[in-house]
Amino acid sequence: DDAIRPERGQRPDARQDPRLNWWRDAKFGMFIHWGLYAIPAGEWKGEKIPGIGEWIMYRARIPVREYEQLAREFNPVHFDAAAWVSLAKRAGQKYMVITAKHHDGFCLFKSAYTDYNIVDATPFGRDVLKELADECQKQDMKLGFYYSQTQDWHHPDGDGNDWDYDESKKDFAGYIEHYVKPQVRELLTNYGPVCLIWFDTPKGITADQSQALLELVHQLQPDCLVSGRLGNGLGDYASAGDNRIPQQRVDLDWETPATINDTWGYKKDDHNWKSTEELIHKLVDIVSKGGNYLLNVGPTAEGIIPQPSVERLEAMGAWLQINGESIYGTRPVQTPTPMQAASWCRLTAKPGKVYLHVFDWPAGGALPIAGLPVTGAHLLADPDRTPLLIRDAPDGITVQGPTAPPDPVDTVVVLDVAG
Ligand code: H79
Repeated sequence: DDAIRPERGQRPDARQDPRLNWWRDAKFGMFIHWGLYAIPAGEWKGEKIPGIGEWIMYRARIPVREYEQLAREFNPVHFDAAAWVSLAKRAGQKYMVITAKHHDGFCLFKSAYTDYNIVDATPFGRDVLKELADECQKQDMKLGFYYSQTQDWHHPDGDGNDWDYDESKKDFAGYIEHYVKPQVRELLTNYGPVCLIWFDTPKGITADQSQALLELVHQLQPDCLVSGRLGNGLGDYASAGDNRIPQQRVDLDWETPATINDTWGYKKDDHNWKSTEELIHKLVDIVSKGGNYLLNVGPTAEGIIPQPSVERLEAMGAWLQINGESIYGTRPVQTPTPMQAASWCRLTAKPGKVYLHVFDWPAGGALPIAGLPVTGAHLLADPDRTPLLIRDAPDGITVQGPTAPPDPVDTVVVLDVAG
């Protein structure tokens, strides 16, 4: 299964590290891709540019001197850190990760190492990361920073831009040493506690460079985690591919970063929104396999999170209000049961309990259970915990639920299990 490639893997000594405990319990986070690309929003000089919105500079081979003019227009007067953080809260998300610097090189934070940042280069002039950091402290939300450590299409020595710069003249090592490291230091010094740094696209980074970044992060903030895309298998946790979900349980700490539509950065003509049902099923599927779901929003250039994203996140939060016990703090079921390969259900577990997530409610409500030592059952949404009838069956037992699905998206049945 190549959903998690080795170079995006987890350091073996991080597997049992208690620094990850909050992250192992969190399961659900908000990713925010926000930058200058929200202005063209998928269109350049009247032409629709295919692909993901934040890649427009690359796909249209926009010269640095042209693209950087966008900064003069960036004035997101509707940006409201409190609104973004409270949306994540309502959605049931336990951490947020925002693009401090994406591949286009523009910095959403005040930096001493480039003027190409939101404070020095835009009419807006406010440090968005600072406002979010303060608001996250207020609302007790964890905050992490995405930082593109290899690709930087603006910096002459960063990876990726071969239309403005001569690849053979690039000093990538110097870029890591004199630009990436100092900026990571800024991010971990100026914004209070940072829960994680989300490095991306490990292509081209040496093991020594990855190791040095890992040590720098841990030296500055020992509790700050590092994503698997640091490279060379050195991350604190592993990373699946974008929008990729492994076929089976993975015995690592891992995360799927994913989009609600088909882009990360805002694109005005991407209306391909996944349904709430699909998003909840993906969350449950990922959690049942031992992963976290980092679900993206792409705010507009005005600072607004698109309404279809808001609606879906709120609906997920409403489902989690009722069913959160079967998600947060759970672990995958370790004992192999044929139910793990069944498409109608997923399993999550806590000591003494297995949560049976029923995606497709069987006609008549008889739920076939195999391979689990069940001693009792009730519906998670039932405050009275009325016991469900259990019958013996040829391949295990049958739990008799109501005839009609109590929740057409995912009804959670709590199974009490021995051991
Ligand atoms: O930040 C998000 C993406 O921008 C970033 N990772 C997530 C979290 C990412 N970096 N690289 N990729 C994703 C792979 C991108 C591949 C493609 Fe393309 C970009 C396919 C289409 C546009 C490069 C340019 C390959 C074809 C054209």
